[in-house]
Amino acid sequence: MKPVEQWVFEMERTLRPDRVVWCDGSEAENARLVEGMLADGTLHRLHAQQAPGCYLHRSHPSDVARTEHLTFIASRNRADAGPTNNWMAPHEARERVFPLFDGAMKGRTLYVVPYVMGPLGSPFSKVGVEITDSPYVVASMRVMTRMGRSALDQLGTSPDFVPGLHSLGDLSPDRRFIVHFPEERAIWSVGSGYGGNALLGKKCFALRIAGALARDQGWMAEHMLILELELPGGEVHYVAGAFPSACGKTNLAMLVSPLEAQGYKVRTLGDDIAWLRPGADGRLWAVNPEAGFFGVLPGTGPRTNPSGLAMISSDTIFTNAAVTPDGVPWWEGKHDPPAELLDWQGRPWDGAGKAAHPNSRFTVSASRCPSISPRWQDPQGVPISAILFGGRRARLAPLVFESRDWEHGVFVGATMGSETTAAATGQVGVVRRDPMAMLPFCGYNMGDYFAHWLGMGRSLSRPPAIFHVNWFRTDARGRFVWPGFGENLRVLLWMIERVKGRAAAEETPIGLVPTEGAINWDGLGLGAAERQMLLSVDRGEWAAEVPEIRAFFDRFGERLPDALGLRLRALEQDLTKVAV
Ligand code: SAT
Ligand code: MN
Repeated sequence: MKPVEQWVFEMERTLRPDRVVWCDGSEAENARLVEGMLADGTLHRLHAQQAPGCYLHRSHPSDVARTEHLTFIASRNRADAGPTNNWMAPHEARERVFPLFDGAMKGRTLYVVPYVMGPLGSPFSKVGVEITDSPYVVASMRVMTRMGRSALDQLGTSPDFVPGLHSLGDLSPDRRFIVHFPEERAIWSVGSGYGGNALLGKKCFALRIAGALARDQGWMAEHMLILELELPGGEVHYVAGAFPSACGKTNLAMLVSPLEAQGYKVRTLGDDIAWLRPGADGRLWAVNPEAGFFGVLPGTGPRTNPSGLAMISSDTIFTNAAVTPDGVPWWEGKHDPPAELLDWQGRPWDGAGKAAHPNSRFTVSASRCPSISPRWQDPQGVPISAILFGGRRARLAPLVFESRDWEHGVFVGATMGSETTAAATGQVGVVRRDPMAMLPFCGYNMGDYFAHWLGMGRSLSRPPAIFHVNWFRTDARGRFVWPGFGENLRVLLWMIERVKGRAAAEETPIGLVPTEGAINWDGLGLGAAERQMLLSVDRGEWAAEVPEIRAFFDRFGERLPDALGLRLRALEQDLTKVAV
């Protein structure tokens, strides 16, 4: 028996399903699954002409986002999970969580879902196998990963796969656990059918488990989009960007260049996760381990993301969208609401509140993306010129600044703050520290993670430049000052000019901010005061941030690399220096 068969066989004895299906990923298999889901109401078919090949899934109303308080790292030592993760002792997981799988699949089908994260045949790809009783998860994994026969072929008789055990259980948050074993490289998830909790290839494997692997093997697993920027004359740069969930990663990755006619083109490689490794040339190389997009629907519209809108016009699974009575999906930001609408729970919408859930999602193959780069499946990946960190800050952070060097860039990433969004359950709009947008996704002690970032810099002779951006600054009336979306190209172009050593910047205590003349403001209609606001660094506001950063850093104790503590002290001194 192959190791994967052995594992499935053992799990069957606990789960006691009525049936076992090894998924091959074929069209025919998908059609059978869809038929079953249409019959039992898990899916609803959408409008044959206006949404061909599209389905709507309504999840349980208590199961609509990641549940970070129910997500655990089960390392042998508590300190290895670190202060930012929930920790569970492995024996406690066996006693408290594993029994929830006992008989959990009675009356259900057990699907074995073999999948590859990363391009098929790439030396940097990895195999996972998810056991699940959710056909919605199977259909989603088929879109989001290279799933089925090809994954089993790539695995062969090797024991080198990440086993992921998933059951819907009874969907109760009281019996919901998402547990990661970074030492055994295994995942258990029970009680949720939602995206990041249930599609185990995504956050659980490609970030939390892969992150631990990457630390041991000298690479990085990051919560980053990857985009391609072509300049007039054909020079190409690749940019990776880390933003917290629901902060516009998908829209940025699919940015449509307003300067296309002048030869500036933007193409997409990924919108959520990047696996990065040092290349023989001393540069940092990136692959997108996913094969599809699981993006936020609200805010996906003709102005904000026209490529995304075109991409999801067919062959898409919609989760918790609103819908017209004849089956056209709708969400806030798509266009004006149609006259009659059912909200995300299928109830007639009265116009009050949100029709689509704020974390409603689309699941679609990357191959449907009109702006997909021809290199998105390159087995070697692409070389990264610049890394972006970005939060959602109504105040404080300027539109863009550059770090002074890699180590300073790590400090900038480690001190990122962002307002919370609907991507996770809990309060929305409160600033929390979210280093490298990895707070919910770092599978080990984040102090060690910072040290790993610092070490990676030492292994790169030509490291990417590191920038921080903030599209979300608001004025006194609470309106966004920067128009965002396509116009973000102007900021990307300043960054690439910096990489090439050409654009002008000013030293400030937080890093290098563009001089006003270095950004192209033509046609934006922004007055001098607005431009100044976008580029200003308020020493007082930043000084108020320092104690918060210090308190955050203090949580890591010994595990915080000295370099970061020193950088914080230097920042504090710079901020309090009286200008002469
Ligand atoms: O974790 S999900 O994949 O559900 C989405 C996100 O929060 O980025
Ligand atoms: Mn994400």
